[in-house]
Amino acid sequence: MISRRSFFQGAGALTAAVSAAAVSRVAMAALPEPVMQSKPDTMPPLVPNSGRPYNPVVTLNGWTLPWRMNQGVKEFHLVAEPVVRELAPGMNAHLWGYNGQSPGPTIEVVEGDRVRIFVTNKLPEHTSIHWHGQRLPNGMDGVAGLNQPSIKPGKTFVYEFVARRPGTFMYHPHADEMTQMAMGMMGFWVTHPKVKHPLIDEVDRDFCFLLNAFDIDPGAATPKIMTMLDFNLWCWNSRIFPGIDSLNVRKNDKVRLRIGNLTMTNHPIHLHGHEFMVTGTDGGPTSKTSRWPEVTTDIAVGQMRQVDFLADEEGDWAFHCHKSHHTMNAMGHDVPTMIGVDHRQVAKQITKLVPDYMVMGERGMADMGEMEMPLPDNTVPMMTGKGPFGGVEMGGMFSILKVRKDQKPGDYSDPGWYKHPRGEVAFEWTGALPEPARFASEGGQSMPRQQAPRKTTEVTVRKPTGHSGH
Ligand SMILES: [Cu+2]
Repeated sequence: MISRRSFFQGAGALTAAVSAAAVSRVAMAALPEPVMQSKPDTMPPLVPNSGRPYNPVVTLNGWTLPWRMNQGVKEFHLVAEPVVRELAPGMNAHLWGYNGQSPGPTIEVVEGDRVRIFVTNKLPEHTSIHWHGQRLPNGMDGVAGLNQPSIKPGKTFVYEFVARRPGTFMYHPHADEMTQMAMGMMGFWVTHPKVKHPLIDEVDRDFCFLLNAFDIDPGAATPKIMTMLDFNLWCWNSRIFPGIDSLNVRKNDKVRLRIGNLTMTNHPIHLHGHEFMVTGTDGGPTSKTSRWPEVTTDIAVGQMRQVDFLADEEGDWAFHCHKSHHTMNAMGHDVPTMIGVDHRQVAKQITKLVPDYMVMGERGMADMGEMEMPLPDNTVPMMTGKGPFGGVEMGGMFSILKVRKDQKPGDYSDPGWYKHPRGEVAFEWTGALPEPARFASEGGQSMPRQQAPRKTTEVTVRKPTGHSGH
């Protein structure tokens, strides 16, 4: 919760939360008190009470950083620090972030705003912040060593620039970047247009989140920072399903989703039941002639996508990354595919030696969702989630768009499960089944082989597995 005391827009409450020794000469006089967040919940939109008005965003499992207006300048205070982030109920990760959480708070400003950001470093090593996608003076771009000296532990730096173009941006360190991003340091930035923009439609609901990934062994809490690609926890704003909140909207709302990718691989983000248009990137709004309807948009590493759609179909619609290993949580994956393999005999033999032995993946992996096997502390099942009709067998980058006709404007609370109209749910056929008509042919080929094989062989080759994380 944002504490009322630290909600410091306007005058007063200028207590510096860092010790005098840690404050640089620039900030010494009147450093804004940093606002901290202790919960991983989706906080209500922060309606601006100073500066130009705008329709604020909702950060999925996150929050927006309040500012102080100081002689026409919007002042923010970010504190880079170690944090404990709940990835999902039952799993806490020891990360690095900003102001109590990873990702850090969303920063929202208006095109033309002069922005001053105080950055206090409470990490054990130096850092910096790069303002991804912004037009700004070169010395404010945040690449340590190139544009500025790094911010040493205990020091506070000041960034100041004008938010020159409206759009969807993010921020992250540009100092020991591999470590600091693998530890969860990042945040979202939205610059709203100053006046009505021909390429930026007004929307009723505007959601944003970052795609990020961690490699944390089951039972551990700190990410392995040397991991290059084999991450095992695929997150939206440092949350994994079932810990990601649903996106709750009113029927016929115009909805915007802003998504940035700070993982090390691409994510085809897929929405059920609706079509959207990519209306913007971190480079700005897309031209109208470049837009076409999609249900999946691929977001490459370091990219951002802004998509708009009309939520005109009631229901609970899945919304997820389409890489099926990204809708799974952590597990050792040195498991050969056993579908169709009858290993009852083997299992019986092993059970004599190991009474609790259990055969995995014989019928597919869905059994994992209901598995009663004890988990180590501080982890979540590989796939889980109990919907109104049973297990959804998901993890990682998965959530639900809930569209309801009676959701009140401005109400972001979870309306519960959708109540399907009679006759609108797939159902079991209990009548007679005709014999299936099967084709006799073995399948085509573009040309016959010169020599026929001596006999048809069943393929029994098994691929070697060297894929320990995911
Ligand atoms: Cu993905």
